[in-house]
Amino acid sequence: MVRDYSAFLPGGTPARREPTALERLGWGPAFASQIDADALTTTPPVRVVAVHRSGLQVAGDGTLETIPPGPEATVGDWLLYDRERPRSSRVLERKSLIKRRAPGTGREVQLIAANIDTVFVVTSCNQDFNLARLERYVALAFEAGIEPVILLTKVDLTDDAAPYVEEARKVSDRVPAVALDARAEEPAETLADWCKLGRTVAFLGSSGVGKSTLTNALLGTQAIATQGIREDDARGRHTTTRRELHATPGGCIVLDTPGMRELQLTDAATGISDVFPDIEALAARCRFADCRHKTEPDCAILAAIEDDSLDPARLARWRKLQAEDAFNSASLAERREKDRTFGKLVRSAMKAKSDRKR
Ligand SMILES: Nc1nc2c(ncn2[C@@H]2O[C@H](COP(=O)(O)OP(=O)(O)O)[C@@H](O)[C@H]2O)c(=O)[nH]1
Ligand SMILES: [Mg+2]
Ligand SMILES: [Zn+2]
Repeated sequence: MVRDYSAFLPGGTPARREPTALERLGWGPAFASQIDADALTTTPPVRVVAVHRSGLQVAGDGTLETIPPGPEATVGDWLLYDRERPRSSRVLERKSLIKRRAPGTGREVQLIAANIDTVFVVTSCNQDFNLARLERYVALAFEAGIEPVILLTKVDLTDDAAPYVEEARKVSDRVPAVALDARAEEPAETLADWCKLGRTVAFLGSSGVGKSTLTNALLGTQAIATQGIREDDARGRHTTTRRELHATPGGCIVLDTPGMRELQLTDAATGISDVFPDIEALAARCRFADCRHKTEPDCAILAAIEDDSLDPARLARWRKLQAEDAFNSASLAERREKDRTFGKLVRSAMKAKSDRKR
């Protein structure tokens, strides 16, 4: 047992300092260590709280402004705000970054959010529940360097939530799974361990699972619109259309996100390995380093399937994520290579032009 001896110490309980405005926005040593005292006054730190077409909405100590697009920043980023030249505001090095391959034919990487401490992967105790999707989100969080927590909403609509929780815990022994009713006060209490002062949490998951409802519960308001669910497919319609940070009364920062129809992984090999350590360990024991685990001799993965120690469905999900990640990442590398070649072409053309002028 840990006794509290503070009452016997001189001065009693140590005086607790009020958090500063910046600390309430998530500021801390990871960012403070990147700047010196001078920069702190000439270019005050501000956090990107929303991204609009017209620019970045930033908040700081006594600042709430929209700066024109320019800095390559996303919601959650910290900028050193240059009032004279807002477009040149410096983006501070991130603690974490969530990104995906942008939907559509282009292979651009889209930045989703920066400096998130905990990702709540949200699904519900109904048809939305899907193991493959949970693994995908958890891999994304692991890759981003963020602690994931699985939330199973709508416990009130099911007779027995236990099978859902059990299934969700199979995603990873490093990821807790919690079932809850997203409405009312319950979430603030259940999620208190993760939603502390100065911490930033994000809700990710399909549309209609209760992300905005959870955000409202943490904020203690009904500030964010939620949407009635369509009975036919257990999904809601898209109500949340933009990514925005909100501050809870307790000083936690919350990001509600719109449901992303397509969450394609890119550059997420490590995150995927972290979700499937068993398969990765087997693969390391295959005879050939480039084993495709299809027909090769002495394949440890095929052997594990054979002796029932590996679930073929799990193997199939791993293959799918791996293939997708390889495709998106390779195309990205190719694209970068193309950009480099094009850049060289432009530079040599410019040089030829300036040489001619001489
Ligand atoms: N019964 C019940 N309804 C919920 C729960 N969570 C969300 N809902 C409802 O599901 C619908 C979609 O919720 P919403 O928060 O908009 O989902 P989002 O698209 O993930 O932001 C709304 O009608 C909510 O009231 C829950 O735990 N229990
Ligand atoms: Mg929403
Ligand atoms: Zn193999």
